[in-house]
Amino acid sequence: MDALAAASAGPKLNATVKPSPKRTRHVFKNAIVRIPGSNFAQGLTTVWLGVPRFDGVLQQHARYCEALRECGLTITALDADLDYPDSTFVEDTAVLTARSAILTRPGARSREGEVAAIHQTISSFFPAPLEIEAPGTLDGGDICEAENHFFLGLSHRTNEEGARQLAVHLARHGYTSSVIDVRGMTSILHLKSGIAYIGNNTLVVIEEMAGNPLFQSYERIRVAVEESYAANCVRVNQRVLVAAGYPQFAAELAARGFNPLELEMSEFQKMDGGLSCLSLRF
Ligand code: CIR
Repeated sequence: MDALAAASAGPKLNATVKPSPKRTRHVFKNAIVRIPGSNFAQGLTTVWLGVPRFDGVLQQHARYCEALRECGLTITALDADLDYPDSTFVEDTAVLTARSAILTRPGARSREGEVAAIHQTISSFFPAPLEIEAPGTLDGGDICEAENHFFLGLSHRTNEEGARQLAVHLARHGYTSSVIDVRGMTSILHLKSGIAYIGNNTLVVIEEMAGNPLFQSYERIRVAVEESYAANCVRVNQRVLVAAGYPQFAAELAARGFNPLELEMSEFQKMDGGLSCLSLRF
């Protein structure tokens, strides 16, 4: 029996729980971000795109924050934390839903302490957040919220126990979930490097995942292989934040009635980061 099947407590993954009324989860008022530290380039990466230029990192981050403000969000910007070079990727430290907050337990050892460092800030908005506990590991980048359903990525960061604990927490709040194993996909670090839910029942998907039967009931926008990085986009109120430099994808979004807002992401891409990783939105 595998670890997921062996899970004893709480609802099984993929269990159907009576869904709560549909709601629109891309309506946000707030975002938490963390200013990149001067040792940003010492973070983890699996890509070979060169060393990020720190002035470019700061510039792109500032523009990202400005874009969130243009979308109507109030930003809580945390100071740079030199103890954790990857800590500007705040998305990995928590899963925020309309009904709860769950602190994660990042799968990379060098990032474990990031949760304690952001705990107080999250608690100021969500008193008594839930937690993923050992031996579970989970990165927020593996969690894709699509209205009342969550896709939970099993990756080299998020393990079966982490996904199981999160599914239980979500089910208690009336959300359903299903697991997608991305461990065999070498082109993506996290599930959300390959898919994004952008509202209107629409999923953005990389070619490698487009045929997944779990996505059948969604409108799908397939991202061409040469534009795969653009799949990590974020619906924020009336806009969809997209990485600049992926014209086919931006045009496809516009053709379908979405309103793309292009942002330069080259320096974050060098460290495996995308648009969603840079903020926690709620
Ligand atoms: C890491 O490897 O953990 C960071 N360099 C990048 C994290 C990107 N986070 C995300 O996609 N949610």
